[in-house]
Amino acid sequence: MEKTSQPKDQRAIIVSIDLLRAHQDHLEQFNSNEFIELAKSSGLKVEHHFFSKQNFVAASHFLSKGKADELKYIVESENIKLVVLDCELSPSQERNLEKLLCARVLDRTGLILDIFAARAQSDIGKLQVELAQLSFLSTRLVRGWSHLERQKGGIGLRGPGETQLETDRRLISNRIKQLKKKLDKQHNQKNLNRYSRKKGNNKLVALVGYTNAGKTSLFNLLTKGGLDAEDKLFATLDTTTRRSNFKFQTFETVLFSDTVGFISNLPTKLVESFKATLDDLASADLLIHVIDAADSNRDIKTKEVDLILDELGVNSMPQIRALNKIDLIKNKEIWPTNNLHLEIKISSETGEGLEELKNKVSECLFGNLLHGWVQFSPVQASVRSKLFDSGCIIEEKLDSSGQHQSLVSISQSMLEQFEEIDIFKNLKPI
Ligand SMILES: Nc1nc2c(ncn2[C@@H]2O[C@H](COP(=O)(O)OP(=O)(O)OP(=O)(O)O)[C@@H](O)[C@H]2O)c(=O)[nH]1
Ligand SMILES: [Mg+2]
Repeated sequence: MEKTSQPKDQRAIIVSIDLLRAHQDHLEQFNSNEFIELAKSSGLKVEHHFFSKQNFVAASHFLSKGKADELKYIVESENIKLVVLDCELSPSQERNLEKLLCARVLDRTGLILDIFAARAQSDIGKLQVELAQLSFLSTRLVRGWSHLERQKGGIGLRGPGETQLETDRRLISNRIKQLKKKLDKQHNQKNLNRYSRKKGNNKLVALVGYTNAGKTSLFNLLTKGGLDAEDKLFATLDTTTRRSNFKFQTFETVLFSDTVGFISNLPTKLVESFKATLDDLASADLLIHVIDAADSNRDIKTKEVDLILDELGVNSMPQIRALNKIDLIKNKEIWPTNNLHLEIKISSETGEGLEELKNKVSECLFGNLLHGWVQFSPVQASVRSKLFDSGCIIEEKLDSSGQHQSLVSISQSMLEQFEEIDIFKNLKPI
């Protein structure tokens, strides 16, 4: 399928619509600023930000007659070829507006799909975006899709009496079926991996949160790193899972997953197409909800993420909230986002709070950490060596009588796996 990404720096008008019946000033402001960010993220040059305050949705053009004419005047006088509206247009509203404005019209779903199309890199990511695009386009089909026809050999495919439009619809629906099959296959493969992960006794921690909160930056600190963290919306589309780059005072391996960011009013077409990827969240043992603590819209965004987690059925999973970007907050006065979850203040930029976060992750996955000095006898050398390998021995010294003492920090779950449990009887919770 052809990429629909905008040419770089294409001039566009952004239209924010304020439906007066649901009036909440701060929310309107937040939404329209965010929409501008989205438009810029897709490489558009925003020439104009047009506001339409109206009481109702006009059936034919979504915009009221007066506002649509006002917009037409600006489009013509500034010779703009693309108008992007922050709403969900019906296929006929989109067509009518295009006719009236003599310019291409894109709605919120169209814009987000466009960004996703430009960013998708993995096979699964590309398939998912194509599926979402085709489901979206199939309802908007009014003229021929010549490139699809060419791929399939075109004219020979057409049945007797079938119109061009019917042929196009059939080609698209075949392609959708094909894509779903491919995606199912890929996900079955992933399920197998998940199964082997369970068998291998690994733990999975998924990083979730609003787009641009700092998930990838934190992921890079927790694993060997190397993923691109960028100051733009939807920098990450594909889930990446890697083992942690440090020991967790346990025998098990801890894996971290970096995931696609959420956004308010995430188009349903996208949620459906990405559901299978997001379903992976259901197999996690713990979620780290990364929050940009320095964002003035922190609480609105946190609620949006909660809603989506709820929709995905993972809201009751153990969750730690990482209040990120505290380096940007001068007085460090940060209110809790709620009282339901453990919250740790961190900076993925400076590394502040990372140790505490790691300890809490360990505690959630493996129980309390126990801590203290231990003296190993020669017959316990194998225990000592296992503890070393798992990162449980923090320090060693010779005491006044020349005996080796080891400072041990060990999770409850690991401790229970040793027969020589007596060695640890003097350890205390941290
Ligand atoms: N000052 C500061 N900047 C940060 C911190 N964490 C992340 N950033 C910056 O915030 C921007 C977004 O970071 P990412 O890690 O890409 O955010 P993300 O949540 O993965 O974003 P998406 O993949 O788009 O959903 C980047 O420019 C990071 O450098 C932090 O603790 N402090
Ligand atoms: Mg990211």
